[in-house]
Amino acid sequence: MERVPVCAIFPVMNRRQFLAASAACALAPAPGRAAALRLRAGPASVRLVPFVDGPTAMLGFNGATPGPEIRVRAGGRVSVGFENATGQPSAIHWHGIHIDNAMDGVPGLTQDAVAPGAGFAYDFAAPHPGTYWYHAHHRSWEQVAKGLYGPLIVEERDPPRVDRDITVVLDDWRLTEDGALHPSFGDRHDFSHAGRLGNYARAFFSAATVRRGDRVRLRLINAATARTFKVRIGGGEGGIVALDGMPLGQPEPVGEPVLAPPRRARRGRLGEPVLAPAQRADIVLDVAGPLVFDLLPRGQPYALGTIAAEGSNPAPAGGPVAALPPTPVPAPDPARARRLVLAMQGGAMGGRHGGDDFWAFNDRSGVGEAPWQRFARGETVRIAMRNDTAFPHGIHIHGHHFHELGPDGAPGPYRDTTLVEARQSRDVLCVFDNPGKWLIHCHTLAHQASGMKTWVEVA
Ligand SMILES: [Cu+2]
Repeated sequence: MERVPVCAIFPVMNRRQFLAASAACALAPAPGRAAALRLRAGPASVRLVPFVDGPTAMLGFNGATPGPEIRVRAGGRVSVGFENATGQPSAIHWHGIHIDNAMDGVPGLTQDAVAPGAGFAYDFAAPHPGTYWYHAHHRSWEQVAKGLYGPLIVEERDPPRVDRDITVVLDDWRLTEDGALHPSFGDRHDFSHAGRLGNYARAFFSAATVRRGDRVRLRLINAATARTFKVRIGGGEGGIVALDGMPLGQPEPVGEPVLAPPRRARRGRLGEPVLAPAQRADIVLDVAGPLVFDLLPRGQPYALGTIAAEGSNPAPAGGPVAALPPTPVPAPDPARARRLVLAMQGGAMGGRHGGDDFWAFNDRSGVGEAPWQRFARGETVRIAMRNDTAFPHGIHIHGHHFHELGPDGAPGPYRDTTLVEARQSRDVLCVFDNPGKWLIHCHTLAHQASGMKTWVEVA
């Protein structure tokens, strides 16, 4: 059964889109056969904004954004027939998957861009359970901002028991008053500052309702090209159980306290997940009422959306939220780790650097012909990710996860994207065990487009 991709459909699609996506899902193969799920990138007409008339002209997969949710059991294969109807070259990257390098979807490094009207067969194993996503990786500052992405869920072989498993995709868009995408793509001010921040944000939910007393798993994905989402979740309490797909040793409390006052006082204020572009968080939470998602900017909270509460679960799970079973991953060898510095440079109000674009790593802009580093397969590397700029950057390493290290050097969460605030530095510890050519870049996609990227080769 592991080879069967299963799709779930987001409720924002209209009927025609639903039927198109359902037809794609119907191609899921019989056990043991690797039939392809068809993903056609092209124009999409999406009811994005409730308070303007008519849909927004965007890009999507199979006519929808977010695209179809791909589900596969850990160890199973994902087989996708990609068709490019965008009118531009494109390619798909499978973010966070420890993937066969040839399938990583990076034009110029792992494949040629797929020409307009052409296709590409993606076929790879998904070794680790968790919440991942896929997105365009050519002119991504434009194609992702227009909607070319979707969830990729790798299920545990023995998943934790929950009443609902709900995907929550977060994004923002820069819109005109008519609800159209603002035409300012590629704006140089965006490129040299914080990227293309939107003026409208919302969440897409894969379920419209929950019951009071349900224990739900929420899979948050930040698909925005520039905005970091700090999210307050009201109507339930529980814990963050995974970041970027990988389980935490202990759940981190999250949500709104719903327990009786004495215990609430002891527990104190619960946390709010913070997701930089491309980051994900899995949350297991007990529902007490409608689940209300708010973006916490500096001023007033901003409503991202609500999952309604209807009815009650007659047999609530109860009890503390348990950690997910650990994912077996290679153990780092910190004592023998090679130590490197990856300095983020440039941008507005930033220092000078030797690169050609607004942004650079270590005085170099763009990927160039030669890798930044070559690693022996299995080598442990400690990288000081040093932000010498006036803006935050979420740095993503393809094909691998890495440990974020605390100030004392103790290994923290195991992530594929790490957020480094302006003028701050964070060390990460990575076992480069996946052979191939791997991009390292900022996931503020305007920064990536304007030089903040490099690559390493593992052999
Ligand atoms: Cu950046």
